[in-house]
Amino acid sequence: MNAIRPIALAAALLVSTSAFAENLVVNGSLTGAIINNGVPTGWTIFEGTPDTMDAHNNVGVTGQLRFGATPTASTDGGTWVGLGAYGSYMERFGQTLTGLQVGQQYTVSWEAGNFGYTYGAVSYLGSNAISVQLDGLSIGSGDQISLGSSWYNQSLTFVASASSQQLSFILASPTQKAYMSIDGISVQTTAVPEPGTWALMGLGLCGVIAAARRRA
Ligand SMILES: [Ca+2]
Repeated sequence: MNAIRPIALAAALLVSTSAFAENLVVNGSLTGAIINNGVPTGWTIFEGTPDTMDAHNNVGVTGQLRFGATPTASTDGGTWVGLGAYGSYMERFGQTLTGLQVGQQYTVSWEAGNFGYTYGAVSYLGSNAISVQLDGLSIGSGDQISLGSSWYNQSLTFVASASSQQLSFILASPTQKAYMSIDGISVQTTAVPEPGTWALMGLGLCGVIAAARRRA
């Protein structure tokens, strides 16, 4: 390999990493032990009894396969958190974000699935959406998702009003009896490439083209 190729690759890598901001969420992958009524490290339960689970352990119970629809693995992989809603019984969990810049816009993104729970007369098979709260107030919801095997990428934005704010997730509709899954949570500054970034991207592209020409 000649010298120009590693340099061009390094430039391209630098550009690709500098274009993405840091994830402000701790353990956004929701990695933790399977547990009924428990959330992974870095997260706190605020209402009800959310669970840490995966495709083989519904509602955080080891070996439990009482799903309404067979789950697939999320893009994030590993464990995730399940949230139920049934009238006045709601489940909500989250964490406090720190290091926010007041006035800065952030994008919250996550994956959502609706695999439900069913056993005998007990069934959580309704459609619902995942609502995002900041300091206990809703800032919007993801898509309404009906029972099925897929995960869906969801996101919405907010403007920070303090350097530290509590982020949490809850199902949007209390009346639609449902049990949904969430994984791959991130909060990042909304990406707006600055002039300097564009210049770097141009340099990186020149390097890649130069390397390609030398190879040819
Ligand atoms: Ca995960």
